[in-house]
Amino acid sequence: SVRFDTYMRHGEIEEYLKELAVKYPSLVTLQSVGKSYEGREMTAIRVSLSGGSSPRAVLVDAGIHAREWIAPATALYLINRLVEHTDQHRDLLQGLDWYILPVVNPDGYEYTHTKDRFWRKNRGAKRETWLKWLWDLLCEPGADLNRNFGFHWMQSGASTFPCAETFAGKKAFSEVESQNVRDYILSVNKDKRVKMYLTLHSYGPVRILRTYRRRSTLEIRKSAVSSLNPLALSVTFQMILYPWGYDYRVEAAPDAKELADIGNEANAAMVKAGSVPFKVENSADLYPAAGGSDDWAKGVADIAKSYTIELHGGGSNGFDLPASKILTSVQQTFEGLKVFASRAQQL
Ligand code: 0X9
Ligand code: ZN
Repeated sequence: SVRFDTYMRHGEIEEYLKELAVKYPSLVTLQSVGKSYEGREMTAIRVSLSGGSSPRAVLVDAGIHAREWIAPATALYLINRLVEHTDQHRDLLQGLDWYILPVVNPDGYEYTHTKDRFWRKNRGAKRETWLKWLWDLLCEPGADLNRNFGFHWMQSGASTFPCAETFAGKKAFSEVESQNVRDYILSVNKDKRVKMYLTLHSYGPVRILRTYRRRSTLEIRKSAVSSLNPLALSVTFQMILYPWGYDYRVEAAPDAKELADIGNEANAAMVKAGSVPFKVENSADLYPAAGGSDDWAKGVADIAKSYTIELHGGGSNGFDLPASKILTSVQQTFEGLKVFASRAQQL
């Protein structure tokens, strides 16, 4: 069964999903997304009143970054509400199918439980060169899966250095977990029903100085150098980010206004539920970083609305929100997810 007073291990999460499939066979279908580098199952759950034939769908994933534990917990709360409290939330399932993958990076997630609480990457990125032994001395292997997606890969905000936190992998989709997520998203969206992709992270990196500024195409042509704007001083933790994130020297997405509008409405609902505010922002305005799943979902998989949600931070360094705070956090976030869903129903 599910719990929100502690962070569940990957095996417990898998068990819970299986339990739901047995208890609610007409509502729930489990889908195998594939196996992780270390051989763990990546299981997604489809929640649908229509056996998967609703005109629209929302795809949610979480835990691409190992240490961001509140993200899988939030996905689990969403699953719990949709499946075990269907009567209270039937409107969320009206004409809308849900596809939820609670742990994108199970190897990293388990590693943060057993070895290193603040590990971010996956546990793959195998080293094959004759220098393997040297790399193994230098650092643990792993790639940042949120730099490994094949859309403007390595254009900005990512590293080719295998020891970096934002190591993008050897090439786009070099990692099995990002391959699996890519193939899963493409297969779910075969018939173009997926209107929205939500990828759950935590917590918004602290930004003390705003170094990047979005500029018009004309300005971009004039100069390729970003301008420093020391006046824009801000510190923010919770965020709703929308594409593009791969570079700041590009025009905003054509539907940027609508993307922001939906984000703001979700934020308002979460604030109403008692949450600290989420800053709604174009992703690259936070910092440009290419290879994210959000950009790829919009730019390649053709999912109109794509968001990275940076959930509540806390604890000693932001990623280790105490377990006692899980329930409040997921309840508040759920109010925002409801808004995303109802907007998806209108797309
Ligand atoms: O840097 C990231 O991958 C995300 N922030 S986090 O602190 N959770 O690591 C933000 C990703 C935003 N999306 C893109 N830059 N594409
Ligand atoms: Zn993250």
